[in-house]
Amino acid sequence: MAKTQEYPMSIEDSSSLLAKHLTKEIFEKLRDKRTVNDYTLAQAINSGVQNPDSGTGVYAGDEQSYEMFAPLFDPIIYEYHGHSKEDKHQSDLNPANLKAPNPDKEGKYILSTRIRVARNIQGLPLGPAIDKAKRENIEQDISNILCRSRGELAGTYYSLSNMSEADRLSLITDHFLFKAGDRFLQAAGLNQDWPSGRGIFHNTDKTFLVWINEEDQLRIISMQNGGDIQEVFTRLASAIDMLSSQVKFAYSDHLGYITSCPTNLGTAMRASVHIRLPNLSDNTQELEAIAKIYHLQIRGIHGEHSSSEDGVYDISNKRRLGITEVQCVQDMHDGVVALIKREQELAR
Ligand code: ADP
Ligand code: CIR
Repeated sequence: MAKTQEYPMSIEDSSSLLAKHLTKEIFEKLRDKRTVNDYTLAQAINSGVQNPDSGTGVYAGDEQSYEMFAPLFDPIIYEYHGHSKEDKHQSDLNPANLKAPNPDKEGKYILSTRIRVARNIQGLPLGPAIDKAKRENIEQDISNILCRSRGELAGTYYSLSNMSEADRLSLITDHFLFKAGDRFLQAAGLNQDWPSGRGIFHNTDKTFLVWINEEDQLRIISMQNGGDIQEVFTRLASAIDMLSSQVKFAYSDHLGYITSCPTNLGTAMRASVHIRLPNLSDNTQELEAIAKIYHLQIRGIHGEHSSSEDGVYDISNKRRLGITEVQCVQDMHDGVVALIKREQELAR
């Protein structure tokens, strides 16, 4: 694992938030600290040190990392989410408060909609600092709970350890399953003992899915074809309700749901559409300008750090902390409405 004893000079060429905020003074102040789970600054920054193309570059090993390494994490959290030390987080998962009619009723632009939240279990180390036995216990406990779900949420758990290579690859190609060997997660220590303890639960229609022990202990996902954002959110809210009644998730008034990557703190929610925007893809400056106004993030269609194909983008909310879940989805919805309007103008 990471052995950074000296200030990592190599980050000076990187444009990550780590490179921007890890001053030599902060490095000296934090370098010898260890959390209750023995997590160090060297581990927290290793992903950004090994991957200079990181956007952020830091990971927490436990809830205490956010306090112990606050001189580094706080400015990163502030720059990403606009959330300062005194600010409190608030949750609202009530679908009745969301105003998100389908922005593309004729089905011309939006291929699919997906909303996910991350969750980690209270009192356990996060993925970068957990051991094999604890990880496998989580897999056992959570998959047992999921296999008892009923109605639309009923489904089956598939452990990565028993899955055929053909099934694994087809789930990835169809956007249902996480990839193996992500170099950002690898350097963060999140791929240790791979594939043990990892897997996916999904219902028959693959509209409700849960990833176990990827970047976070749970990624709870609702998705379907088309642009019915309201329906996707409603299903997600009921799945979160079902799980939260049986598992205590790590949460703080200031940081909301605790996640291994600080960009996911708060709601831990990413609401996205896969959307075809051929004209805006020829005007990427304009695409980026609209994304900025509506707090959107633009990704390629095979997940983070992938590129766009045939003018199809993954468009999602960027802010997750200090705003509610309803507001996250509202950001995405309102931004998508604006993108479709501009795409139509350019097509004329
Ligand atoms: P995360 O959602 O956890 O931030 P990724 O960006 O890696 O992680 O996306 C995970 C998978 O979900 C990828 O296969 C990606 O293509 C897929 N995905 C994301 N948004 C959508 C969407 N709106 N429709 C279909 N698949 C999606
Ligand atoms: C990075 O720093 O690029 C990766 N560790 C992923 C960070 C989270 N995602 C994001 O900000 N888009």
